[in-house]
Amino acid sequence: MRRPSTVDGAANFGEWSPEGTFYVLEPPSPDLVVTTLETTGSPTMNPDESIAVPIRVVVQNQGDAAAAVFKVSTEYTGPEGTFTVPFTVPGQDSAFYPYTGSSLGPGNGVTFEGEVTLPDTVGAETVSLRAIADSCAGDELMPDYCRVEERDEANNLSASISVSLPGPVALELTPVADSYVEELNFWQNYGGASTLKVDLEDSYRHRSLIRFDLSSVPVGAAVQTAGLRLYLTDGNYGTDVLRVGVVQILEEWTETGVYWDDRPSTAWPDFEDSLLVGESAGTYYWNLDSLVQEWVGGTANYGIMLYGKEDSAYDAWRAFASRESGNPPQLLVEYIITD
Ligand SMILES: [Ca+2]
Ligand SMILES: [Ca+2]
Ligand SMILES: [Ca+2]
Repeated sequence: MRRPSTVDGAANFGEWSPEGTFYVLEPPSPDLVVTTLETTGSPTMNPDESIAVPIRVVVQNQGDAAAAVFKVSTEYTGPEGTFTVPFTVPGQDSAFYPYTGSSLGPGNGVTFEGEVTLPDTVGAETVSLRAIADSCAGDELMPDYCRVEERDEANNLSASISVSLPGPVALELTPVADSYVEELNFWQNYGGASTLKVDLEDSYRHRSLIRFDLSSVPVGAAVQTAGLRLYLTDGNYGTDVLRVGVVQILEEWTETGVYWDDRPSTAWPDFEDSLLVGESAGTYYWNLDSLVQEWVGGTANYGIMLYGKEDSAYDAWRAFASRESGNPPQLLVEYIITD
């Protein structure tokens, strides 16, 4: 089948019938087609963990009449199905759908450059993305053809592109140094011990020091959660008698060199977190979100010290497993990379 040229000097085009025996006149009509859908940069996570994908969409009018104003929408297909997502183009009124500003003449194209926002639920997934020309997404009571009646309404959905999305990164770090210090044996180092002790008893106080290497977290990463996990091996007096607090250490110390009389200064009494620790074996978590965020942001990381807090029973003590044990301390960090 072939298409004849202009008939009667008018802008009318026709088509040969399949039989080729007679000639059908058709009014001129627009035909919108997405000729380009491409990413213009790497996807990034927003602070709320939604994902921004920068894209460019080019829609061409391949028909033979001007197309009235229309909008473009975007959709993705992920593990949960297919969903329309916001396509935000600077200078547009709607954050969801860019519109053309005027009619689009035959043979002309219009480019939309902006950002698609995908939900956090598809972090770390690979999704397929499509753009739709003359979209009716979000509209009610529109005709089948939406705003522009076209020669071909079936070709308005672009080809899919595949996009791999960033996601939160989770780390489980073990210490690079840990030890405790003891007031009674004020010259003694316990860096090689299998426990980390906390004790409040006067003249017999124990405090523990732990340091993690955070160099595997990129500078500028946004820390979503950070928690210290310790395994309690032993204690005394029951569950509600010893509150163990975590404070930032402000000076250098070494695992095999630290002792009570030479212990580093700390941010005490500015506790990052504290909790009541029972006497039977088990796991305990302290929240270190803000301190780890500071360290990742460049604050010198000298580690943390565990104190018995003063509102606790005066001679209560607790022992936790050190990095020399089979249940080492852990720092659980989840972070994202944002712009
Ligand atoms: Ca079309
Ligand atoms: Ca249409
Ligand atoms: Ca140690």
